[in-house]
Amino acid sequence: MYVWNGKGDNQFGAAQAVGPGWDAYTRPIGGDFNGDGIGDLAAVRKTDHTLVIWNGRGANNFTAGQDVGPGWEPYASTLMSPGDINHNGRADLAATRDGTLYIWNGRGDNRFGDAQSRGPGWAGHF
Ligand SMILES: [Ca+2]
Ligand SMILES: [Ca+2]
Repeated sequence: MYVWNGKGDNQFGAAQAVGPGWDAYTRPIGGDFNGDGIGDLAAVRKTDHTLVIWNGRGANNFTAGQDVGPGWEPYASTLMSPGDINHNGRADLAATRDGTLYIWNGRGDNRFGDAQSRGPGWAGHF
């Protein structure tokens, strides 16, 4: 995986390698999932469909992956980090399954509440 650090003027620095082994995961998404102000990564491990979070430590370093929980295979391909959509200061997750939109509200400790359905008709938007 590579990181391009933003320079604040729509410009980015040169690619910096973060490390190998990311082929074992689905496309990572970014957000601050532990609420410390540093960007984190989340992805689904392909072998067992567990959601995993790597907390950013600054300087393009991350902690070891922390397993959040299993059962994410149906959501992996549409998983996104929409920001703080319930406005509680914690990053949330969203994804669709069979066209229904689901939201998981973040708790700020790499954990999330139960999936909340927001209804059908979202297949064409993801
Ligand atoms: Ca963080
Ligand atoms: Ca939130």
